Amino acid sequence: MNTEVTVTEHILLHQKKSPHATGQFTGLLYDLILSGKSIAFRVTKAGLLDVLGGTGEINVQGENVQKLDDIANRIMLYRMERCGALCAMSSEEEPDLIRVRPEFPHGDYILIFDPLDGSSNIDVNVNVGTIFSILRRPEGGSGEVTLDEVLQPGWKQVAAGYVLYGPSTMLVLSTGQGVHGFTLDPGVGEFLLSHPDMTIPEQGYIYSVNEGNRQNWDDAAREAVEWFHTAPASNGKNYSARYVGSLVADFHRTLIYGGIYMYPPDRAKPNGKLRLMCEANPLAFLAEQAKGKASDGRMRILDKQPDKLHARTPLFIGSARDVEAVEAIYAKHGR
Ligand code: P6P
Repeated sequence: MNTEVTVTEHILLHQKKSPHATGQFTGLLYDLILSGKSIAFRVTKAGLLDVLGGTGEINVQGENVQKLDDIANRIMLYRMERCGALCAMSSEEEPDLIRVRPEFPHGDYILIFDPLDGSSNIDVNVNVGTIFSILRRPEGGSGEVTLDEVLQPGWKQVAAGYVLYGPSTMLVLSTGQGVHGFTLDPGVGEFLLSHPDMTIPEQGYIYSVNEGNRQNWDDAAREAVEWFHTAPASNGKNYSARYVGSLVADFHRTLIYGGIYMYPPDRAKPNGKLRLMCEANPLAFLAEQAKGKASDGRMRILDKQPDKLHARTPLFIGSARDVEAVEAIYAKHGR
């Protein structure tokens, strides 16, 4: 396989029909990729750059802000405000919508991102990642971008993906023409095509959930998780449990090996823990583009209408048959 295919080349040459192989969109991707490389540099050197640990601040999510959360957020905000393709942004680390300031070139796209998902794992050198979702400003929008223009259901995304900072740094991206993985070649400083046409197996053999939350689940969630304790897996054996505790890492494994990642609602988090717009929607877009599924147990994630920037949702995502098994259990418990 020719491994010299860059992201830009792949977008422009292999997805000619993509309506987003435009200069503006390519420029957006270029600065998104540059941000990923810049964050990768700091994440891989974390132990040497005095960027481990927390800042002492609490973010809008009520979570302790890690130093690298703050660094990754600043890199994304600085770089993407100057890319010339955006009119607004929303970051998991920022309470409010960020409108591109007048002194910078504006475009038609809206970027929603989690600058560093899984950052609580950084101090123990576990994979983390940047998750991004790209929307277009609704036709006819002019003047100051309104929140209503941003609060779009996930099926309206024009692209989504993540950068995974692990043993290798990978960009996994879809512009609606399938899912493709690119691995960073540190020698040339480029993401090169390494995983074309990624698809999730129809059924898997791994389930991924934090069973420590069990006592807070309702009956439907408990029964859904217990299904995977005894159901026959795709390999003819029982399902195996894997839980990294870093969504991007758990999703990436699910994308490649199949199976299901679950974050059910619980008494403490009745709408789940994960954010709809900057986590569930982009991963659901990828999952469906890879022939998998993503649900909140009762409805398709991409059909959910966000009521606020940091809306949360339960998430069941991965192999179509495994997600359908969960939905059947929730249906039995009443929609
Ligand atoms: P818990 C990280 O904070 C995160 O948002 C995801 O990356 C991860 O999947 C989840 O939370 C882990 O949550 O409650 O299992 O520690």
